[in-house]
Amino acid sequence: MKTKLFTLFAGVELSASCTARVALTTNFWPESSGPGRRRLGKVRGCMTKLNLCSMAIMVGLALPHSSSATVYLTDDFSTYASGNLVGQQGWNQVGSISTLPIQVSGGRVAIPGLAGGSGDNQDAYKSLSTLVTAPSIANTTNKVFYGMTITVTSTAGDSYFIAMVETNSGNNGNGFADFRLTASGNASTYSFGARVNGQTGYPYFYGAGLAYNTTHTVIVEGDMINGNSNDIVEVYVDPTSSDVTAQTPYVAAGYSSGEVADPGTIGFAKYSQFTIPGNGQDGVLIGRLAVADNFADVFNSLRVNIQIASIMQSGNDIVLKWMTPGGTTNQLQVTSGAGGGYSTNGFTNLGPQMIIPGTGVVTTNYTDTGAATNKPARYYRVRLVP
Ligand SMILES: [Ca+2]
Repeated sequence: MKTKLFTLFAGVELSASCTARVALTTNFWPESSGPGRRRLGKVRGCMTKLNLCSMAIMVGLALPHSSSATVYLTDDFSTYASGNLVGQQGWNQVGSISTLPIQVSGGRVAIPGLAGGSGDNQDAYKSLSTLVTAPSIANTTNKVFYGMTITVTSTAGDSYFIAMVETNSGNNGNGFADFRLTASGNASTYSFGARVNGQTGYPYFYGAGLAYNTTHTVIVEGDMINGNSNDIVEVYVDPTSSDVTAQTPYVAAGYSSGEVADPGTIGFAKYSQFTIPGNGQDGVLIGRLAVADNFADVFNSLRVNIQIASIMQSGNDIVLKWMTPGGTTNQLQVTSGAGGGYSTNGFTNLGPQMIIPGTGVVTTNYTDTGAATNKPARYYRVRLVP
């Protein structure tokens, strides 16, 4: 699979006659196949000083095709209507329990924290685009990755809130729940935990303590290994790139003994609400969800896209502001060109690589000194490194 490259393009046209207009357009396209879908961004008035008059800004996200990768599910819950999750975009109710229906609120799936003994409430499932089967050939491994942007607001025991579900019960999301993810902690910190399935031979493994009410990117890797009682589940928290080999697992749950059966064919993603006396449910907010057969596709599906916030003249300078994922490295690049066009081969680095601090969406900026005198046009793009 090819390395994925994210880029953002911004162009400034510097001409003698002001058209008093700034257009912002976002394009996402596979790098090798030209522009794909587009959407119009915002329109601003332009500056008249120094003949900086017409600005055409394009924002691009380059996504090369992956020849062998399969994405099973992607969800951005900011595109959902607030209210019941079930009934929207392929989400269905598991079984007959409909109490406390799972909500979409503020663009996120909201599972409320409940104390132990609060009852059993609605679960929801969505079909994967392709079934994920356990390997039948010796010494082979089939992998499933699922990830989410998640904020943990409270914890109460070790019931899982999300899992991949098998087809053993049919096409109803009510089968065995595998590669379970939970959170457990105390008043000050919590830890994510994962297990292969619900059998006693596959207990939860927990990672280090994290702060509540902070958004993380979490990716769970399920390794379905030929043979019994030998599967592995790993958890990655805030991975730094799409290269799984460059990441250190937050949890690596390997099992070398046991008497239990391994996961079978997986067909669904499932949100679970469940309490019993002594074991409540965690409060979580999930903004995006992705399932694939590889780490990179999940990682990239969870990323916040780079977006231009503004491009302004300041004296002889051009000041660019853009929104970008925290915890990444950005490289601004620039090329000159005629008004209305540029060569993608002509870009050179502008300034040093910028290490973007924090998590979530971060607004950053760069001042291109003296750039407003570069007529007739100047084009920028931001590259996510690597
Ligand atoms: Ca196995």
